[in-house]
Amino acid sequence: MRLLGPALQPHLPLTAQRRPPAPGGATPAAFAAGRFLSIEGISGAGKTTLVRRLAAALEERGASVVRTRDPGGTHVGRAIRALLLDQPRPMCPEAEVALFFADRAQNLDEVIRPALEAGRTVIADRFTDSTLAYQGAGRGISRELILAVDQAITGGMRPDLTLVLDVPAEVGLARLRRRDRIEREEVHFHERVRHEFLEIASERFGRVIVVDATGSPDEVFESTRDLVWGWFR
Ligand code: T5A
Repeated sequence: MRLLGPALQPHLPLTAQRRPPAPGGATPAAFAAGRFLSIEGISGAGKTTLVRRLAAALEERGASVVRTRDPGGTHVGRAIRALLLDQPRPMCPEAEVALFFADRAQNLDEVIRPALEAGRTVIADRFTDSTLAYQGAGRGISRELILAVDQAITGGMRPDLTLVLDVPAEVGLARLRRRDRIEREEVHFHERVRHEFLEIASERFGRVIVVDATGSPDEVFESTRDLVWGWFR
């Protein structure tokens, strides 16, 4: 298992980017307060599995963790999520952008900002990078439009650290037991999304780290744990 350097192309030999574990383990006081981590990647990359495990591991070490997901991290967000993903009718890409940001606005207002202001650690299953990847590269909406909406709604807010779990589209889709409306898109759509995540990582060196997620859940967790310890200390 390896972490992929964000500025590197995915097909090139890549250097491990693990940070050493905290000597003797981090103590509660050692965790920086109010940190925001997001986990990104295509469907079936293993985001939800990793969010759960990282949250549990951070809590074991004394961090106060809030988990959320995008879309659907709030009561309002769950209604928006159903509209976006659970109904079978086609939706125009601009409507998707508007609804994903509506969900995000509510999540920021109700969950993310209050948690960060209280000094808690937020781990989000997706954030704005997903809209750039899915509605941008996937649906063909211009980056300028997405960033304009983003600026108006979130003020351009980004997590302190983003891990992009990288798997080929076929691998991710094969892991899914059922597919939502967007996951039912053809494999080429998901490959475009995957490559946009890698592009974002190459542009956002330092904030966005690509992780090879083709291994087992244990391997993915172990390859990210030390990086997250290092980041949150
Ligand atoms: N979307 C979302 C947009 O189009 N634009 C946006 O702006 C946003 C925010 C989101 C949907 O909305 C779209 C993308 C999606 O279509 P979601 O609930 O976040 O919905 O859906 P996904 O991200 O697709 O979540 P999934 O649950 O489908 O995939 P995960 O979270 O990547 O994977 P996970 O952990 O649930 O695992 C899936 C299965 O694989 C197994 C698990 O046990 C599980 O059975 N698994 C592994 N198997 C082998 N090896 C591993 N390393 C594994 N890790 C997990």
